[in-house]
Amino acid sequence: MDTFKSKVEKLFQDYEELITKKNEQVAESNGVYHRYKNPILTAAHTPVFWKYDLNEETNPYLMERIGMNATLNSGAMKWNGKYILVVRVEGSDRKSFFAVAESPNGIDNFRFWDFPITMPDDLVPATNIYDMRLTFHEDGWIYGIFCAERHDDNAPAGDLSSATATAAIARTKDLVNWERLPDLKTKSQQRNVVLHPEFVDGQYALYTRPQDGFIDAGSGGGIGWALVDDITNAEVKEEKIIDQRYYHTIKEVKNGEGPHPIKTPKGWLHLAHGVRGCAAGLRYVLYMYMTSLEDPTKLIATPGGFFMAPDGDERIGDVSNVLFTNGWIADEDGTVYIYYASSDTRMHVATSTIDKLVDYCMNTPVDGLTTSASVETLNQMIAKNLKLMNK
Ligand code: M1P
Repeated sequence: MDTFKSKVEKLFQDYEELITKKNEQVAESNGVYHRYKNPILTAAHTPVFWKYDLNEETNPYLMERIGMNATLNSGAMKWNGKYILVVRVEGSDRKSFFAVAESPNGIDNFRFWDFPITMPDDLVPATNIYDMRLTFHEDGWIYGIFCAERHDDNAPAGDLSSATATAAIARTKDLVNWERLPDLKTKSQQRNVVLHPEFVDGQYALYTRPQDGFIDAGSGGGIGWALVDDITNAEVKEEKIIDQRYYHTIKEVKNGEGPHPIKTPKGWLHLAHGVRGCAAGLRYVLYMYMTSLEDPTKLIATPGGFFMAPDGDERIGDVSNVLFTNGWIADEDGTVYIYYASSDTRMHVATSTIDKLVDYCMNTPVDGLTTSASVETLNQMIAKNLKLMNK
């Protein structure tokens, strides 16, 4: 007969088996990146001792006491030789919190640290926090910028779903102890705010995403750029849109910077998400662009279309048809680990290299914004190829 002790042992055995499972590259590739067979983190990857009270006296039926719902939108960095994710974990109570998971190789064996991050509150406490972008800034601090969500107290009485989005800022030296700085002051609501890793003209530089409301980017225009002189009391006084949205593109409804850009000899390499509407709701895909090293507000490459879109099982989840990214790691050997979440439910990795991603950005045709332009681009490539094929 199963005893309480044997049931607990089984829980731990199954858990170890799951989190130590080897991940394999999927053979099929478009030449730009490789996906991997297994998600790297799911709700089931959260530790047994987060969910179960392991005391037989207080939990005789060995039931889960605290439910975990999803592991998604994770910030990433290489730190002390380990691949680190600051994961957005969502409990069954819908509250998101941050927890660190580390892996020795970036593709499997992710293990959560024992405790989640206890994030200090801003002066005005938030109801929910999520989607941290990590930046190891040249000032020596590791910054986490994330969305702080609060109920919109200006909403009509009884409206319990209107909310406000603000960019929250915290910094740390060890990923355990965080110093919370005041939320970013801006004219509009903000989500997807990201700190550039270097000073620009002696100031901190932020990628922003001005929005009209909690959901609507509206007149926001696209991904913005702002300089702030004091990160301990950050205020956006001027905001310039650097990556605009366009009609009938993959970023028609919204876009947002992913992780901070990677510096390459050819320019800053950016990964972002673009959103369009359709009868099934919103569709979130990933796209890339590059900016100049001399002037990080200047676009130098804008490959058309999506870089990655939901595929297979990735299409389904709590918020279906969504790929979202806020973390990637560029290794010393040029490998790039792209960490992305599918359908607001689970985390995946894809790998590529800096050289391939720069080539992708520089040589993928831009979106000509009309069908005629797309067919013209296609015809040019077909004609060149047929010539090569002596046809
Ligand atoms: O549900 C998809 C994503 O929606 C939001 O992103 P954006 O602000 O660009 O619309 C965020 O809530 C994000 O967490 C979520 O994954």
